[in-house]
Amino acid sequence: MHILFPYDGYEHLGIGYLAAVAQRKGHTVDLLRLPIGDYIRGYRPFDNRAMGRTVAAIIEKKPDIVAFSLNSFQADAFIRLAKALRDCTIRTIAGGPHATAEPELTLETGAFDGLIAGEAEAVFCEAIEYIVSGRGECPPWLHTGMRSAVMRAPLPDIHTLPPPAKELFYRHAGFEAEDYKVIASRGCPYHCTFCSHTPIPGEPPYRKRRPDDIIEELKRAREMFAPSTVYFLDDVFTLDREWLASLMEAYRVQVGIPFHAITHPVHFNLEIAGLLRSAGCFALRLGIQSVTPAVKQRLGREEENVQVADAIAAARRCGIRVEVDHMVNLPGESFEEGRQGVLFYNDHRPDTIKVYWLTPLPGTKLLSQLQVEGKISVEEAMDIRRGRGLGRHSYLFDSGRAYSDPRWTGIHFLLVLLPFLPGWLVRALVFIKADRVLRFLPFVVVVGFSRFLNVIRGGDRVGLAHMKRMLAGFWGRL
Ligand code: B12
Repeated sequence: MHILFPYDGYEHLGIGYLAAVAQRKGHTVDLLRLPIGDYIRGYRPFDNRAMGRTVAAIIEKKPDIVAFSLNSFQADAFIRLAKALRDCTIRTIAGGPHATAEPELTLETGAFDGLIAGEAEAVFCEAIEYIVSGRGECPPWLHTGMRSAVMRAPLPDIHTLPPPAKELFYRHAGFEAEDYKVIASRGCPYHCTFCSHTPIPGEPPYRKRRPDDIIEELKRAREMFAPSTVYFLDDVFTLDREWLASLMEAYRVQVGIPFHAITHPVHFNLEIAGLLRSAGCFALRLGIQSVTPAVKQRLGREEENVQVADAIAAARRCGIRVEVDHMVNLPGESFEEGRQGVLFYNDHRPDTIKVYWLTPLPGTKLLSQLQVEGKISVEEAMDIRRGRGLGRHSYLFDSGRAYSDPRWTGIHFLLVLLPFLPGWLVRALVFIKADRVLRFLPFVVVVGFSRFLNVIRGGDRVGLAHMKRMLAGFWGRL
């Protein structure tokens, strides 16, 4: 069978794993990059010409089935394309975070022959064989236009999965191979109200791969692709200390490629920083989101600010670059509290502050809360749940958001510029509430400039990849 995955230009481990299990079963897999923008610039809907060209390009590839991995930002564009394909009698299947959060609403669009909620490696081949042949009995985990599934997909055994099919992505964008993305564990035990990847009742909240298997994957990667860095995309890479210690020791001896990772401040201290550093960690991304205690509590964030401060200090002491993820526009947070947040970071000095505007995602507690509190209307919430409300969101442009107060823009600017400014200047800017004026500066210039500085200062591999991806897209259009 020939399977086609349309995608938005970002290497995607979920697609990579599904492609690998399909290839192992003898199916062929192809990718098609869609002209729909990206989350840096915002997604744009297909116009008629682009839609016609894309459908024609897909028909030419003669897929037996087109498989869509939906996140809530590009879901609208993908659903419209899937509908157009189904009108041409091409079979379609959906999965991914958006489809998992809203299976019924996604199927109601009439765009898909089938949908799987949750991790799909164990059942993907059976699902596409059932959809394409139309024979046999519909499996209990497969949502179809006729009925909802009675259960989520059974979890795959992560110890027996083949490595993700990287070549598919590298063929389209060679630079992705410079930073090898790997996932060493799946799941996160925390219940942050804004996150759509919280534990599911009845499923283990956190599963880790065997260190030997991870090392094997990375040794193979080194031989095949010679990456200059490795990126661990686990939700909380440092959650299990014993496991981490044995992985890091093996990594240091057998892999030795500089790496970066993502973790939670509660699971980070000087000892863990030392472990990571001795194995070659050069940067760490910490999810902080807010430093206002009442707001953190509402978001389901358990850590104290002193733990955040200690985590930043521990990384810096060991020479690991610290990037923090911080959110603005949080319900219940005042601008004065936002400014206090700027002062907190000014005292502890992470190397980069990545600022995100709170975005209520489908399936999250936060979306229901905002709706109950009347902060977003029932219609807006439904649009988000249908995958229509978030597409225009952009990291780089002030493009309008589902739920936002533009006055946070000034605080956003202070946060992204902070690492490049002396402490006294930041204190003075906060003292005079400069955010009230700064917010009128051009968004793209301030945010783009700060990100660019991070890239040239070194260490921001993700920012570097964004730049290359954008240049490649621009080049392709010339
Ligand atoms: C790594 C990561 C990124 C990376 C790479 C993104 C990518 N395209 O893979 C970067 C940094 C670029 C990124 C960016 C963004 N991300 Co992100 N990211 C993650 C993260 C931490 C891990 C993803 C991963 O690799 N998982 C491991 C693989 C194996 O799982 P998977 O991708 O979910 O795939 C499995 C299933 O979903 C299913 N499946 C997936 N596709 C399909 C397709 C079919 C047909 C089927 C049947 C099944 C199926 O089977 C797969 C195998 O088990 C997740 C959180 C998480 N732990 O999942 C967030 C997450 C996916 N990101 C999220 C978001 C919101 C974003 C951004 C919009 C951030 C922003 N606000 O700017 C952008 C969107 C960019 C984009 N183009 O996707 C949300 C998505 C929520 C939603 N409802 O859409 C998540 C779930 C985080 C969250 N806390 O809520 N992200």
